[in-house]
Amino acid sequence: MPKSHSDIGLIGLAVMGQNLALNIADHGFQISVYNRTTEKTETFVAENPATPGGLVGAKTLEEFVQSLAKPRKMIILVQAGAPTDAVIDSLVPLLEKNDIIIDGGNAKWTDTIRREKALREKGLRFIGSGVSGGEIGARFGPALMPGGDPAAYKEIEPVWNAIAAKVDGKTGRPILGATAGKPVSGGVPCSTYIGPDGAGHYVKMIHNGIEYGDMQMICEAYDLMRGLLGMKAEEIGQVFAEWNRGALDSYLIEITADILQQKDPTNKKKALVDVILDTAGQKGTGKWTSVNALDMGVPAPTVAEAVFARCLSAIKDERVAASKILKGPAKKKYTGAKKALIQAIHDALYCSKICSYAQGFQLMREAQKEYKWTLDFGSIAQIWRGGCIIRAVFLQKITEAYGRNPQLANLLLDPYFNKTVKAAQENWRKVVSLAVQYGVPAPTFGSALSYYDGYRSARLPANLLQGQRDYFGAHTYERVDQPRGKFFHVDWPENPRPQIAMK
Ligand code: NBP
Repeated sequence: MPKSHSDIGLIGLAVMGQNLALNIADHGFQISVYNRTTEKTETFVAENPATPGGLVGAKTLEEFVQSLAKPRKMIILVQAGAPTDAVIDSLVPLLEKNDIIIDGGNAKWTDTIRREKALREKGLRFIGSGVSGGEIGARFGPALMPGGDPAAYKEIEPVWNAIAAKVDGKTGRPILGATAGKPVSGGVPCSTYIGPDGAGHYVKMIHNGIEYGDMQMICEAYDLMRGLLGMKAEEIGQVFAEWNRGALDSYLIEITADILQQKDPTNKKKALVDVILDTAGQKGTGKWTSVNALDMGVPAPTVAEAVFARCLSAIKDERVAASKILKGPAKKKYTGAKKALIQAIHDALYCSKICSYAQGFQLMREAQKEYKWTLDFGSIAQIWRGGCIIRAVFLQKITEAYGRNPQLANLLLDPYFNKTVKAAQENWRKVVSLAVQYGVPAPTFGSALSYYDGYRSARLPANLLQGQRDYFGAHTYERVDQPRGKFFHVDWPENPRPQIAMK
């Protein structure tokens, strides 16, 4: 017997919306659905007649709103930006005080802050929830990063906990994860309240930025095996499959192994990856992460390099033309031990990954100061263990690191990560040097290593830089032999050049 009013509603029945609605209905919640194009709603409901909770199709927004139990809870899953605002604007006149709108799209966190405030002023409650894991995650267990009104979150928490991916509470290992393609039950949900207003969408953005870095690092490892060792896709795929049984065990390594071993469906003699055009697209979350890092003055070069690598890949015609003019080192095969070099590439990937995550967590630490959030970094790493694109065994080490020290200034300072990088850095340096010598671009490996070397330097060449700034712009400098906050300037055009202590 259908209930007179649905537990929750969902607007936007494209790939994410349909899958999330089915996941919710599978967990026994009755869900009303609405889509701008009504035929999509009708087809969707007709094709899924027997879910445990039940789907209720609505032809109009009015009908949709009326079908929901009060206080109404409705998820929006449409394109981020103007379409999300358009849907919110048409909903608002139909809603009553305390109703809850949940934006599950990839909204920019600043939009979520703005929307939460505007809706709060109208007596409505707003949750901005990151949803990660693509369509399979949405269907069988995504990682969820909800932020916004805490009381409103409490009301949607049973749904969020039910539909999220699950991990083992002790080991952090995913239970029947999204890759298993089955609904998930038992274990700890990969969902936790992140913080007020835009905190959930901010953390989702960092997740995506880290994802950009992970993907680019994997591509660099592949390119180095190709460029230095002349390995073919299938063999490289086998290396990734092997790596997936160790410290790098993760969804992205797993799918990389699979992709590299896939034959071209139109010519079985070739590897599919060899016929895929080398131009990468992007939807903007990596760029947002990098712009935010620049805005806040947080060093996060590895994600930025990953974004730039995609930009460089996109100018294919220009690169093809340049390849005929610009010369690098003569092509030669690496003659050292192959097995040892593969291990070195593994270590370079692992160390670079540690630096990239360290930067992502630094960003969140700074953002929480800027926006007055209190983020639980251990829990954030834990909810990324299942369901989402960056899910990895490695994340458990981050949860443990923040468990040891919730105030950890930088992941690199945690004893486990410190020890790991110490043991692997010789290999990391060797790989970056070889990449330079052989002319194989490895921007994230190289930038992560520079970040590591910069972060561990008690003294950087910024003394000279500040001297330059003082020379041409009278920007002043502090002295190593004087207290911090005391500024000096040299009157450079004068002879002799007097030093002036600034007030
Ligand atoms: P889209 O982002 O392509 O959204 C299109 C859907 O929104 C269509 O069903 C469309 O209806 C509907 N819509 C409504 Br209702 N009102 C609309 C309006 N005013 N303007 C435009 N479309 C409107 O769907 P998606 O790929 O499922 O993604 C949904 C959200 O989830 C996005 O924010 C996305 O960034 C995020 N996300 C996606 C993924 C992924 O793997 N795809 C992963 C994580 C997050 P119509 O049928 O009438 O056109």
